[in-house]
Formats: sequence, C-alpha cells, structure tokens
Amino acid sequence: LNQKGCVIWITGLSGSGKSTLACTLDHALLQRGKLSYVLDGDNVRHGLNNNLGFTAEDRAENIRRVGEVAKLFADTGVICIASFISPYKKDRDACRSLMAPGEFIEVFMDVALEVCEQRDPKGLYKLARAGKIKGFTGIDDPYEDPPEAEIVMRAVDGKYASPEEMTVQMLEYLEEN
Ligand code: GGZ
Repeated sequence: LNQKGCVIWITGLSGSGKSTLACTLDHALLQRGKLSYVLDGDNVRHGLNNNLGFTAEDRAENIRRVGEVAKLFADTGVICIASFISPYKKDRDACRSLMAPGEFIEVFMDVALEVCEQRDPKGLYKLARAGKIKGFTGIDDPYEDPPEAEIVMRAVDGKYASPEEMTVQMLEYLEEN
C-alpha cells in the first residue's frame, strides 16, 4: 500500500450530511488509488453493535467499539472513515487518544438543527417531535460541539458546501498533512 492509515472521524447531528460526505470521500479516495473503508451505523449497529441502543451508556459503548475497530483498520494502512453522531466529547476524545498524533482527523458537520430538521430524510425528527422516539439527539438528547475538530464544515453566507466541495477540502487536507 502506498499510503498511511488514519481515522477520519465525522461527527454531527442526524441529517447533517455525515454519511453523504463519508461516501463521496470514500469514492474519491478509491479513484486516487487509496484504500479506504467507511464505518457507520448501517454496517456497525446492525452487526457488531446490535445489542446497543441510544442511552448515553450505549452510545459511549458504540463509539468505544467503533474507535477500536477504526484503529485496527488504520493499523493495516486503511483510511478509515467513521461516520457517527458521537454526541459526547468524552467518547470522541477517547477514540482520539487511541491514535498517534495526526492520525485522528475530526470533522465537525456544523449544520444548524433547524436545517437538519428541515431535511429530515428518514422522518426521524418528526417522530422525535411527536414524542414517538425518545432521546433523539438535538431534540431531547444532547450534542456536544467539538472545539478540537481539525476540520469544520459550516455554511458560509448561509450556503453549505456540496459533498463534492467538502471532499475536495478533505483531500487537500490529507495531502498537506
Ligand atoms: C439519534 C437516532 C436515534 C436517537 C435512531 N438519537 O439519521 P440516521 O438515523 O440514519 O442516523 C442516526 C443514527 C445514529 O446512530 P449513531 O451510531 O451514529 O449514534 S451515536 O453516535 O450517538 O451512537 C438516526 C438513528 O441512528 N437514530 N434513534 N435516539 N439518532
């Protein structure tokens, strides 16, 4: 492999665009001959973590296991892209501490709750507002912003960058660092 492994940790609210960025970046890396792998709720919460829900304890355990798996991927030289809400700073920092300096790149999808709620691709915010999902992040469960994030994706003059634009920014960061 002509690459060095690392963990790209994408954090943010449901609907903030984590999965879309993870997928777009994954494809862009493949096109450049780089081996990457995406860990997200879809492939982790249905298998490895299928005994976990959304209490603070379960989220902590979810993130702990993901951090350990991401480290294993990075150890083999893979660029591991982890896309999880990961709402608690303590849990994210524990994952960071598993990695060597510079090998954990935290990306904060800083999208306003109102925007995520407007998008509501799976109708989950609507269910949460109706009280049909309890403990939904941003509605009646906390999200702690990451002041330590290496990269912050946020709107400029009210406009959010496209997944492609964000991917270009990510590739530039990876090349420079
Ligand atoms: C937040 C929830 C919840 C609750 C189900 N709170 O938009 P999605 O659907 O596809 O992504 C969300 C996903 C969050 O899983 P994570 O493993 O990323 O969460 S964490 O890092 O906090 O452990 C959402 C869905 O699961 N979902 N119930 N109560 N999101």
